[in-house]
Amino acid sequence: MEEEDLFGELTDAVVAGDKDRCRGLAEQALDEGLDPYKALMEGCAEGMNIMSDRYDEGEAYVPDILLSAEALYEAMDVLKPHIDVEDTGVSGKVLLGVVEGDIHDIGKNVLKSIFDAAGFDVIDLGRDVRPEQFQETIEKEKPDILGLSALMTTSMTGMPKIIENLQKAGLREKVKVMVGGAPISEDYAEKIGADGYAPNAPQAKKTAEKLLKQKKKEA
Ligand code: B12
Repeated sequence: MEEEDLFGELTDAVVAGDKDRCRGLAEQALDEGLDPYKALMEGCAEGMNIMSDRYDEGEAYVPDILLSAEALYEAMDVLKPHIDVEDTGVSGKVLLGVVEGDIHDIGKNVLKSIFDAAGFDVIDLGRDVRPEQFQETIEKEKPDILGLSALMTTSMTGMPKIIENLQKAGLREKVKVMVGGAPISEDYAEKIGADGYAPNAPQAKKTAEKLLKQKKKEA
């Protein structure tokens, strides 16, 4: 099958929440020698983007999203071990977490997989993470980038607090902060003093690479 067609089918299988088909297509992509990293980004992640849009338009519901997420995780399981991390040429430590009061972690998990696959060293604090937890981990692990995720207008207000805390602790200059999640915008990121924003996982990877370069220049 042509690469474009197979990736399209992977996208469709994520949208349909078809776990078995996702696994099968991911295996087929490997058998046919296609790039597993591209399959993850252009096939699987694209499917989740479509589902979020459909949900917003009232064309999909929470159970549909959860099925799609499971299908995506299935394909990710198959693809991830075959991604050659050396190829992407990136190295950096990223700390990820969903802010306090928020348990939406599908987007963060997609991000984690794509960062893992791209060769970043990823520390995942999970969901509903207290600001102090972020701070303690930054002190201990010294990540290059902090990636904060929030899916609710009520929880996104936790982001500026985390950034303020870092400033107070003298850690702000040591880590680049990027933010994301459905209610977050470029403007919001700028307003709260974050260094970067991305609307989806593939772009988050690009933003992370850009921030890493900036950080190296500043050092
Ligand atoms: C699935 C879902 C759930 C699931 C979550 C399961 C899970 N394990 O995550 C369940 C059913 C548990 C749930 C619960 C609730 N939910 Co809900 N949920 C959703 C839904 C439908 C989809 C979210 C999702 O997974 N999208 C798919 C992923 C792949 O996309 P994503 O998260 O946006 O992530 C991408 C980008 O945003 C970006 N990204 C994400 N994080 C980051 C971070 C960085 C650093 C960067 C750069 C990029 C980035 O990259 C990701 C990958 O491409 C949204 C609707 C929506 N439009 O978002 C509502 C939604 C977020 N939920 C909502 C609500 C209100 C709730 C509940 C309060 C409902 C209730 N009354 O119980 C609870 C909240 C519980 C809590 N305390 O958190 C509201 C929030 C409204 C608001 N206040 O803003 C939404 C918007 C629905 C709505 N329109 O009302 N929910």
